[in-house]
Amino acid sequence: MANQDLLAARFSYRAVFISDTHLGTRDCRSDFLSDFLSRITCEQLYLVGDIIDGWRLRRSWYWDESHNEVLRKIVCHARSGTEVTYVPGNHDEMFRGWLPLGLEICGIRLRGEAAHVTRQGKRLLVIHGDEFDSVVRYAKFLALLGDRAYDAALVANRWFNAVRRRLGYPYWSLSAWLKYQVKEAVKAIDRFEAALAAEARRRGFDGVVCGHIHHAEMREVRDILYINDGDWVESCTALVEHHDGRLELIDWAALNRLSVSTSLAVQVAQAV
Ligand SMILES: [Mn+2]
Repeated sequence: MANQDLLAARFSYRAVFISDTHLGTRDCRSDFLSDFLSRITCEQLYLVGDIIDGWRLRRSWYWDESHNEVLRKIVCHARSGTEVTYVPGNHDEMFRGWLPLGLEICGIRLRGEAAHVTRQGKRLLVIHGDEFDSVVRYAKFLALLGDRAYDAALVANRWFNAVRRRLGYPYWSLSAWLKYQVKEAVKAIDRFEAALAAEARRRGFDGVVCGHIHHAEMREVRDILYINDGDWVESCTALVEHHDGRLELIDWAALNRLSVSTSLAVQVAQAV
């Protein structure tokens, strides 16, 4: 595809999975999400939980036009023939009470879980994943501490201990504690992945698609395909199934940074 076409390109997939959009919070990247939804077409769209954040809506309402726009685009997909399945998560558990009714709202089917069969015949269990929290004990934000945050922690640690010394307390290593927490969080992610894969195996699926921990990933856990479609809060990721059955995790923000920079490069190249 020519670079200048990337920005306006439309993408056609067999299936698209997104989760953890947390509409109703300021953190939702509704700008990227809205752009994504208007530039894709697909036969099946799975909303894998935590789409509308009911927990936060109860405390502080944040809803602007871009959040409406996202919902409108989802309904548009349903109207134009896409099979849309909404599997509620823990932040939109208010919908879980409606599940026994087998509801369909504006063409969007509400289901407790779904089974997706890929073009190549792989059977995937589609669930949000919070059901496995009890076995996981998750400290997500610490897993996401990057190098810079770690450096900042080291500086904070110096000051922290200078104050402790003046107050007569013994040295306590914040950075060692953080390192320990990160290690624990990484272990928790491993346990989450193993628990989800085990559930898929137990129920005779070839793989599982989930969300919940805001950590996009696609890997084999022994013989089971574990896929997490990530989120639209910290990153902007989706799982797509191409028409030939190939599964791919895409990072919409990175893709767009790339297309913006390449199209700028093309414009500059054409100008000189
Ligand atoms: Mn969740």
